[in-house]
Amino acid sequence: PTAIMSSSSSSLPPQLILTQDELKKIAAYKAVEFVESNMVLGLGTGSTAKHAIDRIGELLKQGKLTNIIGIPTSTKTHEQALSLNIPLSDIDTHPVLDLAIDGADEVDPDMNLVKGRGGSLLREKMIEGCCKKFVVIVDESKLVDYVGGSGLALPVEVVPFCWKFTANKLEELFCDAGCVAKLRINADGNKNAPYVTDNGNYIIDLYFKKDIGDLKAAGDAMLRFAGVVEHGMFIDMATTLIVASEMGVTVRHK
Ligand code: ABF
Repeated sequence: PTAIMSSSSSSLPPQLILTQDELKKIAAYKAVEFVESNMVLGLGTGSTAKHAIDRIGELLKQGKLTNIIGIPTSTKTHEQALSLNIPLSDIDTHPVLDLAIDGADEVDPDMNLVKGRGGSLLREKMIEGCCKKFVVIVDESKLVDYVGGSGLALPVEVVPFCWKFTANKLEELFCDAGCVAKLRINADGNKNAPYVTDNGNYIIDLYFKKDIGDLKAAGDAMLRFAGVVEHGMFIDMATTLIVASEMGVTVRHK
């Protein structure tokens, strides 16, 4: 098990009943406390990360942060950051980032993550793999005992070419875990059109009846299929976890 080097928590007034979005915002604002002027920052994607990016934009506008360079993990985040006048770059130009802040779909006790249910995962993994510190921000609903075991999707980005072949290979690989592989369909627009990622790929969502055993071995096995671009398990990448709940906000460092 991962050694948790330190943790801290602070309480919220007990009478408050907070929405899930308010909890996401609390976690996001806490993470932005780790941001300092002159940092190169990975900017995450999703409704939790959005709050952090808004806050960074606000602090830049107020002059409380200066000389920040943001590296967006999706086209959506790129647009949000542009609208907030956050200076942007990429990992071609800045291959080492000081810090990244992003949400997650699931977090296990060792800070392993499932990501990509919102559609982003490849750029997130490329960028967050270059960070000295990777701060994950969640409300407590994202905490699980075992990633991929929640009955919810484990997303896998695949090339569109013969995606059914790749989906079948993934089902076969995890047949002992009762895997069902489904092509993600566009949420809006044409109901029968596949969801297309920022990179022009498709997403296959894997659903398991049982756990898949060793996460790293499972991830490596998926990557051996030529049609698989990347999977949504982020193993041993997070360095800090911020969890907001009705009880308060907790910060854990690895
Ligand atoms: C993105 O945000 C995705 O990897 C993940 O699916 C999602 C979490 O979204 P939210 O913060 O909206 O719950 O980083």
